[in-house]
Amino acid sequence: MKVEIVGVPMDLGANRRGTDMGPSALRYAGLSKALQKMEIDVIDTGNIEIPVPESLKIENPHLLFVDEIIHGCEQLAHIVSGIVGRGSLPLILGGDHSISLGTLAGVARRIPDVGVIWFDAHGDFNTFETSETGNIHGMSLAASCGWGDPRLVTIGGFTPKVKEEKTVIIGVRDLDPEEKERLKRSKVTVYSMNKIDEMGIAAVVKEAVAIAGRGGTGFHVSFDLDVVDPSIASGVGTPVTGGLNYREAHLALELVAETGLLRSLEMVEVNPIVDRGGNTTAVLAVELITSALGKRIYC
Ligand code: DIR
Ligand code: MN
Ligand code: MN
Ligand code: MN
Repeated sequence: MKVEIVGVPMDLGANRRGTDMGPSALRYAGLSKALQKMEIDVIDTGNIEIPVPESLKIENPHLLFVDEIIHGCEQLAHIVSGIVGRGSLPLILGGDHSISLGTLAGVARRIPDVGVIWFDAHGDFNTFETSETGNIHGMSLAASCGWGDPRLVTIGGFTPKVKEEKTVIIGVRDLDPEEKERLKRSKVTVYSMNKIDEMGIAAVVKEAVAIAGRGGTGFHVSFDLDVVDPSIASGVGTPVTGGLNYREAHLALELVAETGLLRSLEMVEVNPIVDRGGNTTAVLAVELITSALGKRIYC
């Protein structure tokens, strides 16, 4: 397997500084070395250039930094589409979760019926009408399914990127009221934390891969580190108590790897400047990437 890394130092979608340092934090945590140790052929293509918020003016408070986010996502879509076209697996390092608009545009251009498994404490299913913050990282899954601002929805030149029927959210525990209603009306499958408590993470992920992987076309995994409990992943922009524990997070991605259907992987929302444990959230993210790419404890 060949893996191509793309860094996206984006924090415009969360309107809070620090997730722009996510790609550096993951590299500093030894990402490439960890993959080489697994005998994965890995190339790091570097970072996309994203402007810093201090250099910009806020034009639309309901869609903060929308022009710059679209510009960055169009570049990302082009790069990701090239990687998938070469038969490699794209590994995208965020950055806040707005970057998924670019990633999914790139993946879906090559794999039209791609599924998606979205690990997140949040639904990211707002539109500019339902968002209470105007932050685009809370809208990226909705826009990828075709909802919201027409410019966001058509990044990459087509919509939707993914079918709701092949979209699964895992680990959710913080939804805005109208976001929750929109999600309920949609065909997205949602496994909230209480479902995970009830069923166990293994059963949840097995159902999720069956839904997202239906038809054998494969799926994209978008992993927002805030799905993990803040006691072991404090370095995220929007921590929410009651998340996945260490083994649940690993097992989830080990089960993803086992399917052989992972077509692209994204780790987002690592914010090293608020990490209470040094760079431990990025270290955890690197470990989780190795699990998603096939590292096994024993068998
Ligand atoms: C909130 C927070 N629902 C919003 N979303 C976050 O701004 O739309 N997503 N933090 O990761
Ligand atoms: Mn998110
Ligand atoms: Mn989140
Ligand atoms: Mn977010």
